[in-house]
Amino acid sequence: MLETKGKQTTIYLLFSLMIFMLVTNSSSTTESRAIPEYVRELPKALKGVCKVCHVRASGGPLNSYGDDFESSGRRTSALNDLDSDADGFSNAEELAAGSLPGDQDSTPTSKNKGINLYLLMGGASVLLIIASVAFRARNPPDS
Ligand SMILES: [Ca+2]
Repeated sequence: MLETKGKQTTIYLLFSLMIFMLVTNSSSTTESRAIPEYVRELPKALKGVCKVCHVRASGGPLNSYGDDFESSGRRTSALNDLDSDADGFSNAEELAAGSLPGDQDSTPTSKNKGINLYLLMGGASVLLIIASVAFRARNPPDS
């Protein structure tokens, strides 16, 4: 029975590590798909957040800010004074606050800000790994 417990912990640890590696790989893939010149101009909190320019967290069609970005010839400086999602805040205000300039439900004063889902999942995976190591340390398998 204790041997089974040790195997379960090992499998759990390997599964957690696999999730972490998948999430880490997904994050770098996401950033590499975005337009590099534009990603460099984004505040750190919004790097890798597809919903800055797209309607879904996984990308997909452009939102109003993404459309304005394309229309402006991909010049972010031309977008700062615009309010692409018509929520009462300029795009510059939104980016500075970490909210989404193409999502009307995300404003500098709302709780619905741009969250890097991949970083969140990566953080959760790391916590899972630490928890499983701690669990194993407290319940060592009998040899
Ligand atoms: Ca917004």
